[in-house]
Amino acid sequence: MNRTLITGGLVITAAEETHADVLIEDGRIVAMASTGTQQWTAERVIDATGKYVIPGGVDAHTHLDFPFGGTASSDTFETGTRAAAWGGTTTLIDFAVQSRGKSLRAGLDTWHAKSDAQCAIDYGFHMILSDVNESTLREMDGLVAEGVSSFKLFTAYPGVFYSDDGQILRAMQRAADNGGLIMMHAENGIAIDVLVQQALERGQTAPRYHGEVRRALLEAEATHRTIQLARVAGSPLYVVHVAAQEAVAELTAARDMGLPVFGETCPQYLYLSTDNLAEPDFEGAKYVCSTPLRPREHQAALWRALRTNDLQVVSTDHCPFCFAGQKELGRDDFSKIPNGLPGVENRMDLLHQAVVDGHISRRRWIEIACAGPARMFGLYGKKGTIAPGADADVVIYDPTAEQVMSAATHHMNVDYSAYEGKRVTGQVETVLSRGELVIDQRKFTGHAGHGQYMPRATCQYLQ
Ligand code: DUC
Ligand code: ZN
Ligand code: ZN
Ligand code: ZN
Repeated sequence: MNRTLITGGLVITAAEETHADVLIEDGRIVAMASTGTQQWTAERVIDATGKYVIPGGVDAHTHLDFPFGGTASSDTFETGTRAAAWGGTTTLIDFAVQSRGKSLRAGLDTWHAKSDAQCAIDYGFHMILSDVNESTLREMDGLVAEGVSSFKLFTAYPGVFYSDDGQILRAMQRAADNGGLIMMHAENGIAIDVLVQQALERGQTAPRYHGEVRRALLEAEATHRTIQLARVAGSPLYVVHVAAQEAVAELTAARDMGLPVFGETCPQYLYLSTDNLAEPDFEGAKYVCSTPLRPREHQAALWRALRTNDLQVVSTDHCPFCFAGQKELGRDDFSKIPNGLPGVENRMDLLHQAVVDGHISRRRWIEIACAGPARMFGLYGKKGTIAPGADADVVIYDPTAEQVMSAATHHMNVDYSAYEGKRVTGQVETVLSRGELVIDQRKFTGHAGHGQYMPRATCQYLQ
């Protein structure tokens, strides 16, 4: 028997906060009781007095080793999952990609080859559909049954990932039948490409034009359109990386009608803005991602939607590219800057800072960072909570430690931090993944290959 006892901490789940001892056996939580009321013994005892004991974070949107923009994201499954563990995340869901003209199976095999035996924490896959045709639609059924139960489609990136409205409708109809969840990158990519060309013709090549051409209205339009397509198909819809207040309004209106429409935002939209994109000397390239950062005024709508449950999830869309050699590909043309921001290590801390700042409650922090994403993507019960029967994915979190975010101290394989110099209160101290210490008092004690691939159930909001 391999037992660990965590004593004296404040256990916080999405549902409650209690001072409790937590008993772990063979990788699972087996019992909890008010602090000091049981005489449990264990081989390992962790004193969490004065600390929070929270579920490991679930990051439902990452791109590790992702070929994009003529290069590939700079974190491998090994480095990215290690950095995630440092940041208190114990589960991530990455995106396997279907190549045009190829099967979903071929894409999935490629992503398993990159990730299997490499990960420090548990992981699953969504599938990006780049080629919706009869055989793709048939394959979707099998994937849902085997645990790849969510599919990302794009109204953006014509010629790369783009699907037209007919393809989107057909994928949604199939998901309505097989229980899959359609995830949407909602930006009108056809209109955006026109605006990109016009900006470049005017000589507007700097990073800030990336934000100007990817207009908020074009995010709202695609959000509205794909909500209507989902209604026609009778399928649920999950809109990824919501950034614009106008898009939030579309989601809110749909939810007020009782539609099964869900949304996620990311820390970069809550904390960064077009001011960053406008930084001089091409520094703005560090902040080029899509959907783009918005003017600061949009942030209030995102925070409000997180409080009112009009947005249910905060994930990172972690897609790091080094400034040197990668972001620099777009020095003379913002449209050639690889799109994506690093952040898998920062999410739990930035959302704890939101608790400190009064944007959200402690339980809402756990809901949007752990329980919500687990429920959305069929992992809840095993992941996302602290309760008997759950995997012992547990973080001991010091709510009073002060830290300064910096590329000099982070563990992501990228040469800059999107939050360089940002001071936050709170820090991960110790992390268990299925009962095994992966971070022990701020030392990495995990290993590549510890992380297990997780087949997922379907969306638990709909079961
Ligand atoms: N947006 C990004 O910024 N990076 C990866 C893909 C995406 O849609
Ligand atoms: Zn996207
Ligand atoms: Zn993404
Ligand atoms: Zn191990």
